[in-house]
Amino acid sequence: MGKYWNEEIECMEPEKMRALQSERLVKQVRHVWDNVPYYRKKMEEKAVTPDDIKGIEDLHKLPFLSKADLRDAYPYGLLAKPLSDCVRIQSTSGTTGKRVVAFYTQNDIDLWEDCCARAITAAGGTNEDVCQVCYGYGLFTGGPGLNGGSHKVGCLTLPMSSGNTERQIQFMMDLESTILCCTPSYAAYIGETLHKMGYTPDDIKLKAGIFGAEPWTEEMRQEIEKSLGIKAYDIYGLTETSGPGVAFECECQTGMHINEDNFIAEIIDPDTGEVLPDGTKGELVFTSITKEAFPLLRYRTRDICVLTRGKCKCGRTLVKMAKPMGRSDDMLIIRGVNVFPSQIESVLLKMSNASPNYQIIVGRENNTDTFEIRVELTDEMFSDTIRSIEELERKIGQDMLSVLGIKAKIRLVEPNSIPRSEGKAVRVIDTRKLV
Ligand code: DLL
Repeated sequence: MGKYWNEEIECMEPEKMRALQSERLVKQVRHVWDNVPYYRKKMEEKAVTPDDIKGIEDLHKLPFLSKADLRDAYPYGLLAKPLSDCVRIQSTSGTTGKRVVAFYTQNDIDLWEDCCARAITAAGGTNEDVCQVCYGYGLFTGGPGLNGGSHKVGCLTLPMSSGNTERQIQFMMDLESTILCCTPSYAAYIGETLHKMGYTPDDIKLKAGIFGAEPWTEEMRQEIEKSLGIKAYDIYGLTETSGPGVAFECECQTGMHINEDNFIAEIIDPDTGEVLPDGTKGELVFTSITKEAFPLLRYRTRDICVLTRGKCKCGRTLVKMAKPMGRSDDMLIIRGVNVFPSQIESVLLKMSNASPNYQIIVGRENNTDTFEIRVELTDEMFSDTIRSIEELERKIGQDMLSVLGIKAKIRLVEPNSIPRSEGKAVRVIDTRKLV
């Protein structure tokens, strides 16, 4: 097995790739028009029909889709295949509120796992490897996606999921894992725990890591590479487009190659929607040209990014995306989980005795995100007994956990102690240096 999973596609001449994308796009638009009344209506509103889309040069004529559309159409409104043809759903890492549910046919799963197989192969993976997957399994796409890719490559796959770090390290040693797949913050934590347990990278057999699902810096890469004695590769994806594997890094570590045979990438101005030229910073938009069950056209990711073309030193011709440089909405990714401030607000608004004045403090200690929610007490609560204040703190903590899917430290603060702002409230203080 070589260093490409699919050399023909990964190293395809750009003109040939454009032709392939055009052909697939035309078919996909017809499929969506015929099977998704929600999107057909959006096209009609823009006075576009499938006959107007003759190739990739017409892509800009299509309407955008956004998370708001996914919410409006929840759960089945964007489904393009009968449910009887679907074999799986996956969902975003956040929980209630902004839940995204994506559907897959068996063919969709095969293509998705193929994308992950490309990522594992680019990281040096072969059927000789032992691949330890510590992304979450279940609704989150990380575990199932990399697990499937690892099977395809023929690695011995360890479906560990996250947590129980000492056990992870024990397995890593006993089974001589060579590839680690998890979020970069968990990788850093595993590295730290390894050293705390008295081991060094010489005691393990890891050679590569495939890390994504959240922003991470070059400094963090170096730190992880050193603490685990590996080469660390970035991987990008989102539930809406299938999951991890939309883009993956090669040994050059200079951006992630987008699997263009499955996804057409565009960069737009987030305010005007205008398509921007390659090399310009803007919002990343994807069109799925091979997905059958949940084929989103011109989906606005909200990730701010830059695309660059040109043959990479690794030989791949697939367009490269830079590490995402932020978001054009207010979504935070805390310990790999997508969190929207509006979810926090909705929990507080449902409580009669807490005020909706809050502030989210996010930081990073020992490579793990810290997450605190400060909530102002109302005047009545402030004069209440310590016991009832503690009870309130506990209740807010529980409700936040069930809505957000991760634990936050709740700190109740005095009435009027959170600074008021004359413009937009400063709800989030994020001291992590992620870009
Ligand atoms: O995070 C899918 C995934 C799993 C990707 C495992 C990579 C590895 P969602 O939960 O839907 O899906 O979150 C998608 O996470 O829009 C980005 O903002 C962010 N994100 C994903 N990968 C990266 C990355 C998965 N490598 C959202 N760098 C996306 C920075 C990332 N941000």
